[in-house]
Parts: sequence; structure tokens; C-alpha cells
Amino acid sequence: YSSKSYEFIQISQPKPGVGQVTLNRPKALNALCTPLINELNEALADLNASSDTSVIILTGSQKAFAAGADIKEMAPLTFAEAYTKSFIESWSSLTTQVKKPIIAAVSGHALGGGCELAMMCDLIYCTENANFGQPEIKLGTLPGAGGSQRLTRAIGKAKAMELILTGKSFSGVEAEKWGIAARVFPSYEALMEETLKTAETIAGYSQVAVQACKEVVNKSQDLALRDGVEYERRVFHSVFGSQDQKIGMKAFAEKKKAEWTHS
Ligand code: CO8
Repeated sequence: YSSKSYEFIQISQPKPGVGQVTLNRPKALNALCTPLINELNEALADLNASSDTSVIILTGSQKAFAAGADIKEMAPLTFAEAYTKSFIESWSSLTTQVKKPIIAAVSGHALGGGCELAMMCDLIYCTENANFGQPEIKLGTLPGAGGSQRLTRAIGKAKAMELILTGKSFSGVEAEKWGIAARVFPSYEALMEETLKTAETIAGYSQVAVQACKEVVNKSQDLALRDGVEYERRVFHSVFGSQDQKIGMKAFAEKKKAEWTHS
């Protein structure tokens, strides 16, 4: 996958087991034009299929994670075109069809579709001065890639309603305080370093267990509590069918390091 060349993204492998996708459209602050989204979908599908990758980091530049959907591309779109061509529907395949955990490392602007893209990931790390927001109201429109739903689930109706109706942005410090971001860092360098460390930690576990953890936590966003707990139990039971569960528990009892087979 790494030999493919893309126009708007870059693929790298900063550590064994860790695949990184870097949004790279600096002239437009990584605005998410359709060709960029298509490249991102393709790259994520490849990384998902690659046995060299256990965990994916999605990042932008120090200045911008992504400044939103491409406003210039959207401006002339008609209802009929958007509706019949299912505009932005392919966005939802971005992260929902990837079984491997995706960590968003956010520095600078994460606005509109950029904020939504970060929230589609499994985990957000950011810098203190990251600039999150759903400013669509200022353009005469509304969040269209899950922002009104994911932001509201993440921080509650009161704050989400205020942010979406005013279009005001919020900082990385606030994102962490409100629970959108798991951790916040004082500098871009610290962000990238700690994101990589977390990715390596996750890549060091049984990938069967890692993917099961991702699946059940994400289910909590869709299911009622009783259904979610039942779903979790089913997946928990099924993992007794993996070799790695036997390996992990035997290694504990023998006070040894587990050598995972990922099967
Ligand atoms: N789309 C297209 N071009 C953009 C975008 C964007 N979202 N954001 C920035 N750019 C371009 C600018 O037009 C400019 O280009 P040029 O040099 O040719 O004039 C270049 O990037 C640099 O931008 P600025 O000069 O504006 O840089 P500043 O540092 O002065 O400002 C800001 C940075 C504050 C981020 C500013 O660029 C801005 O406000 N950008 C727009 C942010 C925004 O409103 N985002 C929401 C877009 S709407 C959306 O995402 C709807 C989501 C719906 C679902 C997804 C559908 C695909």
C-alpha cells in the first residue's frame, strides 16, 4: 500500500504495526475535497487489509488537521445533485468500515467536516491550541457528516446546541475537558510523540482483542444499555475461541510475556 502515490494524502509507517495517514493539501488547510476523501477511503481500506498494520494514525499538519469540507466545491451544488449522488455518503465508510483502531492526532484547525472527521475516529489526541468547531451555520448550512449527532453524544445537548447554533470554535483544552479528546498536549511535537507511543502500545496487544474492544466500545454509541451489555457479553464469550486468550492468560499465570499470534 505504501508504494501507491496520492495527491492529497501521504502514507507512512512510523513504527512497526503503525500506519499513518497524513492529510496533505496545505494550500487549502486540508479542506476535504471529494478526491481527498476518495484517496482517504482507499488508503484506509488498504491499511485495514494490510497485515503490517495494527493501528492507524490520522493526522494533518501543525496548522490544520482539516478546515472542513471544501466550501468552493460545495457552493454550486444543487439539492438534486447532492441527493441523487448521495453527497458525502462515502464519508461514513471512512472509519466505520475499518476494524483497526484509528487515532486522530489533531493540531490547528479541525472545523466543520474536519471536526466531524476527527470525531469519526476511535480516539482523539490534540494540542492545547487545536481549534475545533462546527461553523456551518455561518455558511448558511449545518453539519452534514455526523457532527450534530457525535458532538451531542460526546459533550451533551447544552454545549453541542450552543456550539452548533453560534458556530463558535473551542480549543483543544476544552475538547479534553469536555471529553471529546482523550488527551491534550502543550506542543505539536509532544502530540505526535505521545500519539505514536499509544499506537505502539495498542499494536503490542492481540489484534483479535484490540478489534473486539473497538467494536464493543463503538456499539455503546448505537445501542441502549441493556442491548449493549448483552452485545459485549456475546463478543466476550466468542473471544474464548481465540488462541490469544489462552496465550494471554497462560502467560499471566506463568509470569511470562505473552507472545501473541493474532489468531
Ligand atoms: N474549503 C475550501 N477552501 C478552504 C477551506 C474550506 N473549508 N478552508 C480554508 N480554505 C482555503 C482558503 O480559501 C484559502 O485559499 P486561498 O489562499 O486560495 O484564498 C486557504 O485555504 C487558506 O485559508 P485562509 O486564508 O482563510 O487562512 P486563515 O489562516 O486566514 O484562516 C480558517 C483559517 C479560520 C480555518 C479559515 O480558512 C476558515 O474559516 N475556513 C473555513 C472553515 C469552515 O467554515 N469550515 C466548515 C466548512 S463546511 C463543512 O465542513 C460542512 C461539512 C458537511 C459535511 C461534509 C461534506 C463534505
